[in-house]
Amino acid sequence: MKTLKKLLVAAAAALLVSPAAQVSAAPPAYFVDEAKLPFTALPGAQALWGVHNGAGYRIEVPSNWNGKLVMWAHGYRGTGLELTVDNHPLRAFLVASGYAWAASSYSKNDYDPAQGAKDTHALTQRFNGLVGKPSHVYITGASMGGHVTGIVAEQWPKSYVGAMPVCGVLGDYELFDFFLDFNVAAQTLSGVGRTFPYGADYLTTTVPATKAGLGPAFPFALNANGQNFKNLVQLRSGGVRPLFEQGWLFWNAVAGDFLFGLGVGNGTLPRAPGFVLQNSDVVYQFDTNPALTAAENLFNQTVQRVTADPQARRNNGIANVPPTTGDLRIPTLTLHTLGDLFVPFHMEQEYARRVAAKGNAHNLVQRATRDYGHCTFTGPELVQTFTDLVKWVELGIKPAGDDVLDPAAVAHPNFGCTYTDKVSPRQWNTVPGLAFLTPPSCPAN
Ligand SMILES: [Ca+2]
Repeated sequence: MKTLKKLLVAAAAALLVSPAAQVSAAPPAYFVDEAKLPFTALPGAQALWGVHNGAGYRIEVPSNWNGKLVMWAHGYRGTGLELTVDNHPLRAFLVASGYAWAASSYSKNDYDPAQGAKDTHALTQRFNGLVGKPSHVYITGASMGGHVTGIVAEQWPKSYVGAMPVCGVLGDYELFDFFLDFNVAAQTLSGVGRTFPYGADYLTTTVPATKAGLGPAFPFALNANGQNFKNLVQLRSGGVRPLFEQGWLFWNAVAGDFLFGLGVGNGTLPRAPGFVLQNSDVVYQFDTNPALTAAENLFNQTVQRVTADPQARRNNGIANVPPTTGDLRIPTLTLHTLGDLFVPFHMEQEYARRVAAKGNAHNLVQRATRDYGHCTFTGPELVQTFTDLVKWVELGIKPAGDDVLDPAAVAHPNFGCTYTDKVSPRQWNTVPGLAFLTPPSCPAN
C-alpha cells in the first residue's frame, strides 16, 4: 500500500501546481526517449513506433487487420519533461479481434488536453501514410485522456465513428472546481478558516488541524461539522450513490491527504489565461432538500468564494483548455466508477447535461461501475464497453446505459450493478488490508 500511497501523493503534488513564475519562463523542454519506444508485437502482429511532431507513438497492426483503427488517449502524466507512450489497455483483445491500435505520448505533459487532442488526431492521420487508410476509426481514452477523447469526438466527427471515454474529465473545469469545493469547505467547517490559495505549510500544518476539526478520527469518526463536510462532498461529486462510502474512506484514509493535496495549486492551468476556479455560483448543500437549513445558510455565507477570470474559461476552440461543449455528433459510450473521488462521477452528469442541452442526447450512453478507484475497470468491463460501442456504430444496435441524471436511480442501492463485472477480483478481494472497503454485493445475474 505504501507504493500506491506514494504514487497518489506524487500525482496530487504534481497536479495544479503551476507557479506564476513559470508564465514568463521559457517553455518546458519536453522530450521523448526514443530508446523506450520499441516494443514487441504480439504473435501475428506488426509493431511500429517513432516520433511525429514532437510526440512519441506506438502502433500495432495484426496481420489479419480488419481495416479498423482504435486510438488511445492516455491520462495525466504530471509536469515532468519526459513524454511516454502507453500500449492500449485492450491491446490483446484488439489484436486478437483484428483491430489496429495507435497511441501518442502527446508532445507536452501537464494538464493540456488540447495538445493531447491535436497530437492524437495527427497520429490518426499519420497512420494513413504508415499503414493505410482505415475504414473506421474509434477514439478511446482514460481520465484526462477521456477529456481528450471528448474533444476529439466533438472537433473531428467526420474522422471518427465512435468514442469511448472512460473515467473521463468530461466536465473539464468542473473537476478543478470540485477540488476547490473540497478544500474550502473543509477549511470552513473545521473552523481552521485558512483561505485559498494556501501557504507552503498547507499540507504539514493546515491540513492536520483541518482534519482534527472535523472529528476525532477523520475520515472514520466525524463530528457534526465533519458529517456535513462528508455530505457536501458526496453531493458535489455526483450525489447520493452506492460506493461513495468506500470512496470516501479510500480517498481520505488509504490515499492519505490526496484530496487536500489537490488544493495546493494556485488555480491556473497551463493553457488557460488566468485563474480558472470558481465557486461563486454554487449553493452548497448538506442534504438533498433544496431548501437551506440554518447550518447550510451559515455555511454558504461564510465559505470562501472565488470567481474565475472570464478569459480563463472562455471557449476558444482547441486553443486553451477546451471545454467539452456537448456538440457530440458520433456515438459515445462512457464508463465511470461510482466511488472515484479523483475524477468523480459528477463529470458524467455534467457532460450529460451539456449533450442534452445541445440536442445530442441520442449520441451519448453512459454506464456506472461499482468500484472506489480511479479508472479501476476490469478487462471484461472494458471489452464489453468497446464491443457494445462497435455494435452501435456498425450494426445500429444502440446499447443500454444508466440514467446518470436521475437522482433516485443513482441513489438506488443496486445502481451500477448492471455493467459491473461481478467475477474478476477487485482490490478489496486481493489486498487483505482493504477488505474493509468491500462494497455491498449486487444481486446475482
Ligand atoms: Ca438543504
